[in-house]
Amino acid sequence: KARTASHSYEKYNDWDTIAAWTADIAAQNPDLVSRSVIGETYEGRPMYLLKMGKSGPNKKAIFMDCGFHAREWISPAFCQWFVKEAVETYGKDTVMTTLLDKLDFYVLPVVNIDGYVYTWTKDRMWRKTRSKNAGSVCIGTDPNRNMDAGWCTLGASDSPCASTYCGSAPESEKETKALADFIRGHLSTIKAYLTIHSYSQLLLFPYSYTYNLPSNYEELNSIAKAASKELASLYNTKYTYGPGATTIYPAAGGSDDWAYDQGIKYSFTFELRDTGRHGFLLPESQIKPTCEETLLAIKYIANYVLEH
Ligand code: ING
Ligand code: ZN
Repeated sequence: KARTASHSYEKYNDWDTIAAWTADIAAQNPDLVSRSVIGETYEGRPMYLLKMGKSGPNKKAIFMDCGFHAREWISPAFCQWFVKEAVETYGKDTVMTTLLDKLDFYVLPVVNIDGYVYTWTKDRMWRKTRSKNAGSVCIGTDPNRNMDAGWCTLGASDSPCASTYCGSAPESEKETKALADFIRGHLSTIKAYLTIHSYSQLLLFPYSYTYNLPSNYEELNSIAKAASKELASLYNTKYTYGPGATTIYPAAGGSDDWAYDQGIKYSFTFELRDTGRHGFLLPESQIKPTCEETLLAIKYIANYVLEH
């Protein structure tokens, strides 16, 4: 039986609570969940990755990360929710059962752990990592400008004091390097890349670093349309979808563009609730509805990947 009882999925959890939870959920569901460490953060925290799925030969995989940006608290809450739903509905929900029987999900609950800790202790609106910048008093790099995808050419800053600082080089941050190394090491199995941000209610796909359209634009657009429809079916939450550059803003160095250019042809960035009333300070009362509706979209995309 799935044991997830003592964890609060409808509250925002601090890093220590999330870290302990990754150990518990793996220990309590050994046939479905395993935990590994893909690297450590600038401040030395282990980056835990959960692998979910029934073991089987030649399985395709879906990679999903949360918490690229420190202040987007609904994002790690969604990764926790997803793992809970997987273990609690496996063997009950036919779609989830098939997904876990036939696919593996890699879930990285918090990418930018140091930044996340900082939002709990010092500055709720912090976005970047917490690394030192040579020759500057300003701290941190924007991890979603730090990937090797048109790096620092557009919609990013080369000033360490900017909130969209691209870093001293692509993958200069230990966190983005660990993420990229893991994905590069699993390119033969990873068929989809999903990264969860907030806010704006958008479902974005490549490209953000150029106005050029991806080769499977029509397919990505139709997946995004159908996934948005699924999401809206629960509470009528409206999502806008399209290529990042024209749907939100041009921005180079993002992880979805990077994953796409690695050959992962199903690559999406979610921007969860809301549209700005609460913004990053989404009330805890909205965790459950936000996660429930988002799960429908994720399951749609996963099922599409399974069938293609
Ligand atoms: N939005 C994303 C950001 O990093 C984005 C939008 C997506 C940019 C994909 C580049 C690539 O700015 C938030 N809210 O972080
Ligand atoms: Zn973000």
